[in-house]
Amino acid sequence: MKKLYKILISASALLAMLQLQAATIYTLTDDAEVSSTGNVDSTASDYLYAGFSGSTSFSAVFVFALPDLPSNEMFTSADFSANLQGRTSTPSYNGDLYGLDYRTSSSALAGDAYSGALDANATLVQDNYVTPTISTGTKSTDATGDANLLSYLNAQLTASATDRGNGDTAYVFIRVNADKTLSNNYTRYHFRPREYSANSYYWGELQYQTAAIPEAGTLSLLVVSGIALVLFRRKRG
Ligand SMILES: [Ca+2]
Ligand SMILES: [Ca+2]
Repeated sequence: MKKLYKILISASALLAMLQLQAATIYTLTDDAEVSSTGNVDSTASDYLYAGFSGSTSFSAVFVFALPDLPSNEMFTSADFSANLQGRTSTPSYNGDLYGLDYRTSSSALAGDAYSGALDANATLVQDNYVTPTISTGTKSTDATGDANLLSYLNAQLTASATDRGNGDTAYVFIRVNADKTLSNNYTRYHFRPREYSANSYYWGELQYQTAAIPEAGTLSLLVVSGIALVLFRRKRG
């Protein structure tokens, strides 16, 4: 029991040193519906579609400003959610969730559109994020999605370090797209854009935690003092 207590004390001391910070950020009004015909609709008086109209495919793209973390700080947990309003008919495909490479402009681009199985030019966050029978409402990434999102965000953080150092903001793009390419199809998933409501409940959202990683020297000092403490206690006891 005493040992467990000691471990808990050490663990909380370590966590305190890591300076965990939690935050929630929301998609910008730049969130957009991007079509395979090159149309980028970020004004979205309507929903952001992921699916088809005839042989035109639509992708829903959510846009977030990456926090400008110092070089010794990284993401330690992450979760994405967006609000599924409904569907047009019943899609015969799923909506896959991807992270696109960061850019220093917040605008979604025509080239962000995608439909089909695995996109080799983007990071898969969650396969089958939405499925034909899923209930409507806020859809959060599952444990696998969270883990993929975490490594994606840290990779974007590293990749954008120089640009952020130059005073630019790095924007990340989270996309939902059909995992098939179809023609003569009129089914789609509908996501709510930022402009839908003044209530953030409906907005695409990123929840994350970050931590300052102790420098190697500090970390080894901590380990050494931990070992010393254990030896000292053992000797005394
Ligand atoms: Ca928008
Ligand atoms: Ca899929």
